[in-house]
Amino acid sequence: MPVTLYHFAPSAPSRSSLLTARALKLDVDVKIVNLYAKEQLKPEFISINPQHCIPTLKDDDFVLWESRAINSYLVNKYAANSDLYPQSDTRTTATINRLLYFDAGSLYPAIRAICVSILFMSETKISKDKRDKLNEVFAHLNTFLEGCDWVAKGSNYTIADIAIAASVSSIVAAGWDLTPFPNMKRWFDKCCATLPGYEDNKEAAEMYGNAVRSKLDKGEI
Ligand SMILES: N[C@@H](CCC(=O)N[C@@H](CS)C(=O)NCC(=O)O)C(=O)O
Repeated sequence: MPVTLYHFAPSAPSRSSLLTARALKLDVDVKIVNLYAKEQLKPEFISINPQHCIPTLKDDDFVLWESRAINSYLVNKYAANSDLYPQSDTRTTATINRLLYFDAGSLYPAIRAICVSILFMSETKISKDKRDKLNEVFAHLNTFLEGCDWVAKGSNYTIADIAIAASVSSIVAAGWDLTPFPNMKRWFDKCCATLPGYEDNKEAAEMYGNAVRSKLDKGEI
């Protein structure tokens, strides 16, 4: 029986769970919940996820939300000990978890703060504070990637690369300049070329990025 993923492509967390399913070659039934049409507030979706956020996973009678929790669950359940999230290697798993928390607590919020204020709060310029915050977080990510191909420093990508690449792809599509962060730029290009299902992620991130750019003064980030 396929797992069901309630998904909306403009959402980076949602795209990260779909990318994880694609990396695992899972049979997944993608059900679109159109947030622009407020479909997440329909009683049928609230009865599945009372927090009404996507992505939401339904695996038989088990329901889970929070993208990073979904991604680790999918690997643990369907590819235990895969290099994507190797439970037998405690230190690597801990490093991946650190990076997932970095994404959830620092990176994604800095990107979201910029995009939401432009898309939904009529801002046409990015404040210096928000710009500095995101560049600070990117500088950390650039340091993590010094001398390594993947963010958890192994020889393969993991669910940390997937989650972080999904977050980064939205703001890169809006035109954010990665030139000051050469390790990150190299890593991001490698993610684009390597992650299974990345084309779909790219297409959705570009639609989102174009929407952000179209609301900015002179259309420039
Ligand atoms: N931390 C959550 C964030 C989920 C989230 O904020 N989803 C947004 C879209 S990006 C959403 O569903 N918003 C609609 C709502 O909460 O009603 C995750 O990583 O899954």
